[in-house]
Amino acid sequence: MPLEIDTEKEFDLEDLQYDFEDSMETDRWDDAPAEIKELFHHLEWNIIDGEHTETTGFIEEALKATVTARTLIAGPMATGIAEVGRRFKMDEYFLPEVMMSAKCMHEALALLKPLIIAEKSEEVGTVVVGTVQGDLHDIGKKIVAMMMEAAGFTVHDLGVTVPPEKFIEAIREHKPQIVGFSALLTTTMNMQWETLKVIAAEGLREDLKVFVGGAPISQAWCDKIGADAYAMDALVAVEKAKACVTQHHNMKGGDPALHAAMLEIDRVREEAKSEQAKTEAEAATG
Ligand code: B1M
Repeated sequence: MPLEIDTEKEFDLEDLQYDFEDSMETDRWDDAPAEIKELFHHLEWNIIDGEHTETTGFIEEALKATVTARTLIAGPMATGIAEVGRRFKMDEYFLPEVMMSAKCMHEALALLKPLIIAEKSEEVGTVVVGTVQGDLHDIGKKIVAMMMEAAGFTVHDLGVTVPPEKFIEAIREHKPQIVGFSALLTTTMNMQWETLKVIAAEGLREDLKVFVGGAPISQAWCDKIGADAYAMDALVAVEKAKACVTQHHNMKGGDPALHAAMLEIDRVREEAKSEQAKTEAEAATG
């Protein structure tokens, strides 16, 4: 039986601003057995410290203790790289440190990818994804691609800094139902729009559901550029992608009803989340 650990709980980056000992005092992963909680904090700090030679050791130890690949990605790997982002923003870290942390993430993902993909269920559709031109960030996009593959999609990942022509070529070759653009920089998010415009000019828009994601991307941006779906994380991306190829496969890309259906998924999720928070709060107060 895999070990169930809550990775959904909001976490405060302030908890990670000091050192390993302080972060162990916080309530992150309090539902895990003590040795797993400690291991999670080691992995989190391994990513913050960028000690990539030790990353696979922590991952292997966690897997041996039946922690799932998904829990590691959504748990200590996510919190660790989030703190790296904060340090970078605050000029506490510079590019070399961020690159070392990214190396930890890549090594961990390389180890976890086969486990996630092994979950692959029945074939549901084809997706083309890529990080838009000018943007080198690909950790999040790799996670999205992996989760989509596990959910039954054949995923063609075009890599990073993908020019619009390369997307067009891949769309013509693989005939996906979904094309996804990742962008992590405010200076490259506009390339999602540019790429979408080229897709429309090539007459391919209606046959495709267009997904957008990445840290600076929002539902408002998705609406502005006329994409079909915004996904804040890999799980939402999978849920919306599945809905596109099952419930909404007859709808054309760019259809306002499709857009509304994607928003409905977010609404239902939010409602479920706040219901759960309410139940937990009630349980806590007895
Ligand atoms: Co860069 N970087 N970086 N960086 N980097 C950010 C994005 C930044 C926010 C850091 C900061 O200031 N706090 C900042 C952007 C600021 C801005 O634009 N407003 C920044 C900057 C400035 C830069 C450079 C310009 C720095 C410089 O050179 N001076 C430079 C740009 C290079 C370039 O791209 N041309 C640069 C370089 C790098 C590294 C190469 C060192 C490295 C990337 C390594 C790699 O990816 N191979 C790097 C990293 C690691 C980061 C941070 C720290 C972490 C990004 C990450 O991997 N997050 C990042 C800080 C941050 O994001 N807070 C930062 C973890 C990942 C799991 O999350 O990518 O958001 P994320 O993906 C999520 C969702 O967004 C969503 O699902 C994912 C999984 O849940 N999602 C999708 C993502 N794509 C999706 C696609 C979808 C659907 C959902 O559909 C298709």
